[in-house]
Amino acid sequence: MITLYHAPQSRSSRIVWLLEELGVPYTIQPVSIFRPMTGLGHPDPANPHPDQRVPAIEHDDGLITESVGIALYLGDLDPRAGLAPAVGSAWRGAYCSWLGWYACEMEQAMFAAMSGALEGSPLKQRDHAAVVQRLETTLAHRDYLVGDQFSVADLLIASALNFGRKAFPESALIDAYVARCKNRPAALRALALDEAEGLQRAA
Ligand SMILES: N[C@@H](CCC(=O)N[C@@H](CS)C(=O)NCC(=O)O)C(=O)O
Repeated sequence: MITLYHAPQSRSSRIVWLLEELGVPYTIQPVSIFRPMTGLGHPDPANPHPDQRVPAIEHDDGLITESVGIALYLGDLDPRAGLAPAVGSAWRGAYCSWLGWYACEMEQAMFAAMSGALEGSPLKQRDHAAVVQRLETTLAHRDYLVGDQFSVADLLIASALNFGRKAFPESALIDAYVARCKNRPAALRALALDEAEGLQRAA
């Protein structure tokens, strides 16, 4: 059994989506977190994450943290789900590249734009433009980032784009890509679960 330590409307929401895609049994353990944007919330002693953040999962007595670490772990868990190209397959290298690119390039560019840190920084502007260009050039000739099917790389990147869409310029290609991913049945189920959980905790 997998346990997800989850705070609604946070980076752990997409792990609910991933677990729904995977179709394995799991339980959600709600935890509170400090929310820097509002100043609300507090670290939760019930959260096993070493930094008291989310997401974190427990599986087979192991603790896995970091969105990309969890995505890589769960994407490989059941090959029948078809969420990750297998080790040794033609698309595995591209898949690993996108996961790394998401964590090291896209998140940086997105938060730089959202925080205003792009202004006055030609280097950050260059990196931000490179992120936009990489997305545009890829999505101009394929529906998904890796091969011709949805993967965990799409789940991470589309969910981040959905959250931080204003950090990037208008683009019909990006909008269509985000819509394609977030309207998947598993994504819609996860959204409903996340909203229900959020309402419960607000009550
Ligand atoms: N690099 C981590 C970041 C995790 C993270 O910052 N999560 C936020 C929620 S979106 C959190 O738990 N914040 C609590 C805090 O900053 O104390 C990941 O991707 O898993």
